[in-house]
Amino acid sequence: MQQDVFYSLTSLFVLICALCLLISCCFGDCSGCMKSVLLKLTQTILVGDSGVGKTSLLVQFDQGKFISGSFSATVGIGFTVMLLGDSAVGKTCVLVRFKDGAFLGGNFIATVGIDFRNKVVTVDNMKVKLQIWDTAGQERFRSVTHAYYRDAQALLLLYDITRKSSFDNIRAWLTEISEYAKKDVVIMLLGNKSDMAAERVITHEEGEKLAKEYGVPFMETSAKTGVNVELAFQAIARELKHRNIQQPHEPKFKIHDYIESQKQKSNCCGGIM
Ligand SMILES: Nc1nc2c(ncn2[C@@H]2O[C@H](COP(=O)(O)OP(=O)(O)OP(=O)(O)O)[C@@H](O)[C@H]2O)c(=O)[nH]1
Ligand SMILES: [Mg+2]
Repeated sequence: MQQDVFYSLTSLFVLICALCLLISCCFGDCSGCMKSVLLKLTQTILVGDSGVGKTSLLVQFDQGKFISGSFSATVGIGFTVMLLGDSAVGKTCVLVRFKDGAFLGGNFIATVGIDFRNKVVTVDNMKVKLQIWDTAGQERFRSVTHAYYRDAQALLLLYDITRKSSFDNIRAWLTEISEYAKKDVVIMLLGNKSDMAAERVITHEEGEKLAKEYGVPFMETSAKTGVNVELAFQAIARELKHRNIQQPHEPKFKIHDYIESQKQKSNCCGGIM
Protein backbone atom coordinates (compact mmCIF):
# COMPACT_ATOMS: atom_id res chain seq x y z
CA MET A 1 0.00 0.00 0.00
CA GLN A 2 2.79 2.41 1.01
CA GLN A 3 4.70 1.43 -2.14
CA ASP A 4 1.65 2.25 -4.29
CA VAL A 5 1.40 5.71 -2.74
CA PHE A 6 5.15 6.26 -3.31
CA TYR A 7 4.91 5.23 -6.99
CA SER A 8 1.84 7.45 -7.53
CA LEU A 9 3.59 10.48 -5.99
CA THR A 10 6.75 9.88 -8.07
CA SER A 11 4.72 9.61 -11.30
CA LEU A 12 2.84 12.80 -10.41
CA PHE A 13 6.13 14.65 -9.79
CA VAL A 14 7.60 13.48 -13.15
CA LEU A 15 4.38 14.52 -14.90
CA ILE A 16 4.48 18.02 -13.32
CA CYS A 17 8.15 18.49 -14.34
CA ALA A 18 7.38 17.46 -17.95
CA LEU A 19 4.39 19.83 -18.02
CA CYS A 20 6.49 22.75 -16.68
CA LEU A 21 9.12 22.22 -19.40
CA LEU A 22 6.41 21.98 -22.08
CA ILE A 23 4.65 25.17 -20.88
CA SER A 24 7.88 27.21 -20.66
CA CYS A 25 8.82 26.10 -24.19
CA CYS A 26 5.37 26.89 -25.62
CA PHE A 27 4.91 30.32 -24.03
CA GLY A 28 8.52 31.49 -23.94
CA ASP A 29 11.33 31.56 -26.48
CA CYS A 30 11.57 27.84 -27.14
CA SER A 31 14.98 27.84 -28.72
CA GLY A 32 16.35 29.98 -25.90
CA CYS A 33 14.81 27.81 -23.23
CA MET A 34 16.18 24.62 -24.72
CA LYS A 35 19.55 26.26 -25.18
CA SER A 36 19.59 27.44 -21.57
CA VAL A 37 18.94 23.87 -20.51
CA LEU A 38 21.39 22.31 -22.93
CA LEU A 39 23.98 25.09 -23.20
CA LYS A 40 27.45 23.67 -22.73
CA LEU A 41 30.30 25.73 -24.06
CA THR A 42 33.58 24.15 -25.01
CA GLN A 43 36.90 25.79 -25.76
CA THR A 44 39.27 24.76 -28.55
CA ILE A 45 42.70 26.33 -28.91
CA LEU A 46 44.39 26.53 -32.32
CA VAL A 47 48.18 26.13 -32.05
CA GLY A 48 50.96 25.98 -34.67
CA ASP A 49 53.71 28.08 -36.29
CA SER A 50 52.99 31.64 -37.42
CA GLY A 51 51.51 31.74 -40.92
CA VAL A 52 50.22 28.14 -41.09
CA GLY A 53 46.60 29.36 -41.28
CA LYS A 54 45.13 29.20 -37.78
CA THR A 55 43.25 32.51 -38.07
CA SER A 56 42.04 31.74 -41.61
CA LEU A 57 40.72 28.38 -40.44
CA LEU A 58 38.82 30.04 -37.60
CA VAL A 59 37.32 32.74 -39.87
CA GLN A 60 36.29 30.06 -42.38
CA PHE A 61 34.54 28.13 -39.61
CA ASP A 62 32.95 31.21 -37.98
CA GLN A 63 31.96 33.28 -41.04
CA GLY A 64 32.22 30.78 -43.91
CA LYS A 65 34.68 32.94 -45.85
CA PHE A 66 38.36 33.02 -46.68
CA ILE A 67 40.43 36.10 -45.79
CA SER A 68 42.69 36.61 -48.76
CA GLY A 69 45.30 39.34 -49.13
CA SER A 70 48.23 40.31 -47.02
CA PHE A 71 49.05 38.24 -43.98
CA SER A 72 48.80 39.93 -40.61
CA ALA A 73 50.16 38.04 -37.64
CA THR A 74 47.92 37.57 -34.62
CA VAL A 75 49.09 39.99 -31.96
CA GLY A 76 50.59 38.76 -28.72
CA ILE A 77 48.83 40.99 -26.25
CA GLY A 78 45.14 40.47 -25.65
CA PHE A 79 42.49 40.99 -23.02
CA THR A 80 38.98 39.79 -22.31
CA VAL A 81 36.24 42.38 -21.89
CA MET A 82 32.68 41.51 -20.86
CA LEU A 83 29.50 43.48 -21.53
CA LEU A 84 26.96 43.31 -18.70
CA GLY A 85 23.61 44.90 -17.87
CA ASP A 86 19.87 44.30 -18.08
CA SER A 87 18.29 42.90 -21.21
CA ALA A 88 17.71 45.47 -24.00
CA VAL A 89 20.07 48.15 -22.64
CA GLY A 90 22.02 47.86 -25.90
CA LYS A 91 25.02 45.60 -25.16
CA THR A 92 24.91 43.79 -28.50
CA CYS A 93 24.36 47.07 -30.37
CA VAL A 94 27.33 48.73 -28.64
CA LEU A 95 29.50 45.76 -29.59
CA VAL A 96 28.32 45.77 -33.20
CA ARG A 97 28.89 49.54 -33.40
CA PHE A 98 32.45 49.11 -32.10
CA LYS A 99 33.25 46.04 -34.24
CA ASP A 100 31.53 46.91 -37.52
CA GLY A 101 30.69 50.62 -37.22
CA ALA A 102 27.00 49.89 -37.81
CA PHE A 103 23.76 50.17 -35.84
CA LEU A 104 21.50 47.15 -35.34
CA GLY A 105 18.08 48.79 -35.65
CA GLY A 106 14.82 46.97 -36.26
CA ASN A 107 13.45 44.12 -34.21
CA PHE A 108 15.17 43.46 -30.92
CA ILE A 109 16.68 39.97 -30.74
CA ALA A 110 17.81 39.09 -27.21
CA THR A 111 21.18 37.40 -26.92
CA VAL A 112 21.04 33.74 -25.93
CA GLY A 113 23.67 32.74 -23.36
CA ILE A 114 26.90 34.37 -24.47
CA ASP A 115 28.57 35.41 -27.71
CA PHE A 116 31.93 36.98 -28.52
CA ARG A 117 33.78 39.16 -31.05
CA ASN A 118 37.43 40.12 -31.42
CA LYS A 119 38.77 43.51 -32.32
CA VAL A 120 42.34 44.77 -32.47
CA VAL A 121 42.93 48.35 -31.32
CA THR A 122 46.16 50.34 -31.38
CA VAL A 123 47.52 51.72 -28.13
CA ASP A 124 50.78 53.72 -28.27
CA ASN A 125 51.72 51.99 -31.56
CA MET A 126 51.11 48.57 -30.03
CA LYS A 127 48.37 46.25 -31.24
CA VAL A 128 46.06 45.11 -28.46
CA LYS A 129 43.48 42.43 -29.12
CA LEU A 130 40.21 42.71 -27.24
CA GLN A 131 38.09 39.61 -27.01
CA ILE A 132 34.67 40.97 -26.13
CA TRP A 133 32.09 38.73 -24.53
CA ASP A 134 28.50 39.83 -25.12
CA THR A 135 26.31 38.37 -22.38
CA ALA A 136 22.56 37.85 -22.28
CA GLY A 137 20.87 40.25 -19.85
CA GLN A 138 17.88 37.99 -19.29
CA GLU A 139 17.69 36.51 -15.79
CA ARG A 140 17.41 32.92 -17.03
CA PHE A 141 20.96 33.03 -18.48
CA ARG A 142 22.57 34.38 -15.30
CA SER A 143 24.12 31.05 -14.27
CA VAL A 144 25.73 30.70 -17.72
CA THR A 145 27.31 34.17 -17.59
CA HIS A 146 28.53 33.82 -13.99
CA ALA A 147 30.93 31.15 -15.19
CA TYR A 148 32.72 33.69 -17.42
CA TYR A 149 33.22 36.56 -14.94
CA ARG A 150 36.51 35.12 -13.65
CA ASP A 151 38.15 35.24 -17.10
CA ALA A 152 37.31 38.90 -17.72
CA GLN A 153 39.93 41.60 -17.21
CA ALA A 154 37.43 44.40 -17.82
CA LEU A 155 33.67 44.82 -17.53
CA LEU A 156 31.51 47.36 -19.31
CA LEU A 157 28.32 47.70 -17.29
CA LEU A 158 25.46 49.28 -19.21
CA TYR A 159 22.11 50.81 -18.36
CA ASP A 160 19.56 52.48 -20.61
CA ILE A 161 19.10 56.23 -19.90
CA THR A 162 15.42 55.88 -20.89
CA ARG A 163 14.65 52.97 -18.51
CA LYS A 164 14.88 53.63 -14.75
CA SER A 165 14.78 49.95 -13.75
CA SER A 166 17.95 49.26 -15.75
CA PHE A 167 19.70 52.06 -13.79
CA ASP A 168 18.31 50.90 -10.43
CA ASN A 169 19.61 47.39 -11.14
CA ILE A 170 23.20 48.64 -11.53
CA ARG A 171 23.79 48.21 -7.79
CA ALA A 172 22.68 44.57 -8.01
CA TRP A 173 25.01 44.07 -10.99
CA LEU A 174 27.90 45.56 -9.00
CA THR A 175 27.17 43.20 -6.11
CA GLU A 176 27.20 40.28 -8.53
CA ILE A 177 30.48 41.54 -9.99
CA SER A 178 32.11 41.71 -6.55
CA GLU A 179 30.98 38.14 -5.96
CA TYR A 180 32.05 36.53 -9.23
CA ALA A 181 34.68 38.71 -10.96
CA LYS A 182 38.41 39.09 -10.30
CA LYS A 183 39.17 41.56 -7.51
CA ASP A 184 41.27 43.81 -9.79
CA VAL A 185 38.85 43.79 -12.73
CA VAL A 186 38.51 47.14 -14.56
CA ILE A 187 34.89 48.34 -14.47
CA MET A 188 33.30 51.11 -16.52
CA LEU A 189 29.71 52.33 -16.25
CA LEU A 190 27.96 53.29 -19.49
CA GLY A 191 24.62 55.08 -19.81
CA ASN A 192 23.54 53.97 -23.29
CA LYS A 193 20.98 55.39 -25.79
CA SER A 194 22.14 58.98 -25.24
CA ASP A 195 20.60 59.83 -28.62
CA MET A 196 17.09 59.39 -27.11
CA ALA A 197 17.04 62.79 -25.39
CA ALA A 198 13.23 63.13 -25.40
CA GLU A 199 12.74 59.82 -23.54
CA ARG A 200 15.57 60.31 -21.05
CA VAL A 201 14.66 59.55 -17.40
CA ILE A 202 18.18 59.27 -15.92
CA THR A 203 20.26 62.44 -16.02
CA HIS A 204 23.95 62.51 -16.85
CA GLU A 205 24.61 63.74 -13.29
CA GLU A 206 22.81 60.74 -11.75
CA GLY A 207 24.97 58.36 -13.77
CA GLU A 208 28.11 60.25 -12.82
CA LYS A 209 27.15 60.27 -9.12
CA LEU A 210 26.60 56.51 -9.02
CA ALA A 211 29.90 55.88 -10.83
CA LYS A 212 31.74 58.15 -8.37
CA GLU A 213 30.20 56.28 -5.43
CA TYR A 214 31.76 53.05 -6.74
CA GLY A 215 34.96 54.72 -7.98
CA VAL A 216 34.47 53.65 -11.59
CA PRO A 217 34.76 55.72 -14.78
CA PHE A 218 31.55 56.76 -16.49
CA MET A 219 30.32 58.01 -19.83
CA GLU A 220 27.15 58.12 -21.85
CA THR A 221 27.16 56.27 -25.17
CA SER A 222 24.95 55.78 -28.17
CA ALA A 223 25.16 52.66 -30.28
CA LYS A 224 22.92 54.45 -32.75
CA THR A 225 25.09 57.52 -33.38
CA GLY A 226 28.36 55.97 -32.19
CA VAL A 227 28.99 58.67 -29.56
CA ASN A 228 31.71 57.57 -27.09
CA VAL A 229 31.59 53.89 -28.13
CA GLU A 230 35.13 53.87 -29.55
CA LEU A 231 36.33 55.94 -26.59
CA ALA A 232 34.94 53.46 -24.04
CA PHE A 233 36.83 50.51 -25.57
CA GLN A 234 39.97 52.60 -26.20
CA ALA A 235 40.07 53.68 -22.56
CA ILE A 236 39.68 50.08 -21.39
CA ALA A 237 42.39 48.84 -23.80
CA ARG A 238 44.80 51.56 -22.62
CA GLU A 239 44.18 50.85 -18.95
CA LEU A 240 44.75 47.11 -19.44
CA LYS A 241 47.83 47.63 -21.60
CA HIS A 242 49.39 50.02 -19.07
CA ARG A 243 48.65 47.66 -16.20
CA ASN A 244 50.39 44.82 -18.03
CA ILE A 245 53.25 46.59 -19.76
CA GLN A 246 54.36 49.53 -17.68
CA GLN A 247 57.51 51.02 -19.22
CA PRO A 248 60.06 52.27 -16.68
CA HIS A 249 59.78 56.07 -16.21
CA GLU A 250 56.37 56.03 -17.92
CA PRO A 251 53.82 58.05 -15.92
CA LYS A 252 50.98 56.00 -14.42
CA PHE A 253 47.97 55.87 -16.74
CA LYS A 254 44.88 57.46 -15.22
CA ILE A 255 41.72 56.26 -16.95
CA HIS A 256 39.51 59.06 -15.53
CA ASP A 257 41.88 61.77 -16.80
CA TYR A 258 42.23 60.06 -20.18
CA ILE A 259 38.44 59.92 -20.65
CA GLU A 260 37.99 63.56 -19.67
CA SER A 261 40.75 64.75 -22.02
CA GLN A 262 39.38 62.69 -24.93
CA LYS A 263 35.82 63.91 -24.28
CA GLN A 264 37.06 67.48 -24.46
CA LYS A 265 38.92 66.76 -27.70
CA SER A 266 35.83 65.18 -29.27
CA ASN A 267 33.68 68.12 -28.10
CA CYS A 268 36.00 70.68 -29.56
CA CYS A 269 36.97 68.91 -32.82
CA GLY A 270 33.88 66.94 -33.76
CA GLY A 271 35.16 63.39 -33.31
CA ILE A 272 37.19 60.99 -31.24
CA MET A 273 40.79 60.58 -32.22
N1 LIG B 1 18.01 54.67 -29.99
C1 LIG B 1 18.85 53.73 -29.60
N2 LIG B 1 18.46 52.44 -29.57
C2 LIG B 1 19.35 51.50 -29.16
C3 LIG B 1 20.68 51.82 -28.78
N3 LIG B 1 21.31 50.70 -28.43
C4 LIG B 1 20.43 49.71 -28.58
N4 LIG B 1 19.24 50.17 -29.03
C5 LIG B 1 18.02 49.38 -29.28
O1 LIG B 1 17.69 48.73 -28.06
C6 LIG B 1 17.24 47.39 -28.29
C7 LIG B 1 18.07 46.41 -27.50
O2 LIG B 1 19.40 46.37 -27.98
P1 LIG B 1 20.37 45.10 -27.77
O3 LIG B 1 21.76 45.57 -28.07
O4 LIG B 1 19.91 43.93 -28.52
O5 LIG B 1 20.18 44.84 -26.21
P2 LIG B 1 21.02 43.83 -25.25
O6 LIG B 1 21.47 44.62 -24.07
O7 LIG B 1 22.08 43.15 -26.03
O8 LIG B 1 19.90 42.82 -24.79
P3 LIG B 1 20.12 41.26 -24.32
O9 LIG B 1 20.85 40.57 -25.42
O10 LIG B 1 18.75 40.71 -24.10
O11 LIG B 1 20.88 41.30 -23.05
C8 LIG B 1 17.30 47.19 -29.80
O12 LIG B 1 15.99 47.39 -30.33
C9 LIG B 1 18.24 48.27 -30.31
O13 LIG B 1 17.94 48.69 -31.62
C10 LIG B 1 21.08 53.21 -28.82
O14 LIG B 1 22.19 53.62 -28.50
N5 LIG B 1 20.11 54.11 -29.25
MG1 LIG C 1 22.34 41.20 -26.63
